[in-house]
Amino acid sequence: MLRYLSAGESHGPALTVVIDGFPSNVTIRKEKIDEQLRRRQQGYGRGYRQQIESDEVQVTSGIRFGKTLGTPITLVVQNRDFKNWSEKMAPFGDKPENLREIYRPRPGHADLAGAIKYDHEDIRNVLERASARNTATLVAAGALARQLLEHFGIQVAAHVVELCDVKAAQFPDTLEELEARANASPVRCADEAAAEQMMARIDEAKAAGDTVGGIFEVIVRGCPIGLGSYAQPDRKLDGRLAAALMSIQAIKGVEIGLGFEAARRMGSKVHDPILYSGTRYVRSHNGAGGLEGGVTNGEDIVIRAAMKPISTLYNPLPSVNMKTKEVEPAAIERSDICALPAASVVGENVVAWVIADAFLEKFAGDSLEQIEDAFQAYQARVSQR
Ligand code: EPS
Repeated sequence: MLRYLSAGESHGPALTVVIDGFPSNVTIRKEKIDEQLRRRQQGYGRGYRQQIESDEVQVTSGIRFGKTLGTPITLVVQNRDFKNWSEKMAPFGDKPENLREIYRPRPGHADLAGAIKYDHEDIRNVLERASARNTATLVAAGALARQLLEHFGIQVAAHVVELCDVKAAQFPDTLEELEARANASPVRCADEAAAEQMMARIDEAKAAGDTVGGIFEVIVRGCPIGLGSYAQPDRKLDGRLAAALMSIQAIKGVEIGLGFEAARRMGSKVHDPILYSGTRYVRSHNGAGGLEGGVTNGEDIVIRAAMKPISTLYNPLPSVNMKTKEVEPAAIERSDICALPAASVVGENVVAWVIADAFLEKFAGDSLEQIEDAFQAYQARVSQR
C-alpha cells in the first residue's frame, strides 16, 4: 500500500525518495521534515562530514499548499559536499587522471562482497550507495508518516539505552520526559550519568582509532489494537518492524518487548495479565512490547535495535589489496566514530513508516477524510467489546 524507492550516492548531487500510496489531504509541514533531518545529523561521535551538510528537504511532487495530493511524493535532500566531489563523482566524462581509487575493502562494510557482486574495481562504486548517508531519505519518508500518525494521536520516540559496555539505568516516568531528555543529550540517552560515560567511551575509541556501537529503543504510543495480522507471515507487524530496522546500516539485532530475555524466563514471568479498566483492556506490564501474534494489542510498542561499531577504523584491520592480493591494512575513509545517536533517530522514523503502512492497511482510504471515517467506526466497535 504505502511504499517508497530511494536513490542517491553519498557524495553525489542529491538523495531522492519517491513515496507512493500516501493519502490525500494530509497536512504536511516542511519544518517537521527538516526537524527530523536535523536531529539525524546530530550526536556525539559524528565526523567532519556533518559540518559540511545542513540537510533540508525539497519537495518536487505530490504536495500543494501544505497538503498531500494523493499522488507520488518526491523528496530530495541535496548533498552539500558534492561541490567537493563533482569531478570524482561525475555521471559523465572520463575518470580524472589523479583519481584515488579504493582497492582495500574494509572488514564489516559492503566493500568486498559489493565489489565482487557488481564487478567493480574501484570500491568507491560500492561504498557510495552502501553509505549510511542514505538514511536521510528514510528519515524524510518517516517524517511524512509521523505527521499522518500524529493526526491520529500516535507518538514515536527513541533513546539510546546502551553504548559499548555502558548501560543506561535511570529512565524517566513519562514518554514526554524521556523524549525531552534524549533530545537534550549529545548521545540521546535519558540517563545523564550514563551519557557522560558513553561520551567517554567515544573519546577513548577516537583516541585508539577505533569505533563503538550500541543499542537504542523505539517506543510507539497510542497505536490502536489490531494493526498487523497473524493471517500470513509477511503481514505480521513484528516481522515488518524487525525487517525495517534490520535494513538500517549496521543494525545487527532487533528485539521486541522482553526480547531475548523472554527466553530465559518461565512463561508466568513473561506474559502480561489481561485486566479491564472499565472502558478498555489493559495489561499490568508490557513484556510483549505491544505486539502479540504480530498484531498490536493497544499497549506501547517497545522495540530495540543493536548497532555494530562503524566499520571504517582509523587504526585499520588487515585486509587484502584486491588488485595485488597483498595483505595490507583496510582503506581509511573519512567517517564517524559513533553514529548510534543518529541511528536512533533513523530507527524512530523507520518505525513510524511501518506503523503508518499498517495503519493505512487497516483504515484504508484515498483521502484523510475517508481514513478518519474508517478509524472512528472501528474505535466505536472496539469500545463495545
Ligand atoms: C558514512 C561515512 C561518512 C558519514 C556518512 C556515512 O561520510 P563521509 O565519508 O562523507 O565523511 O558521515 O554519513 C553521512 C554522510 C550522513 O549524513 O549520515 C558511511 O560510510 O556510511
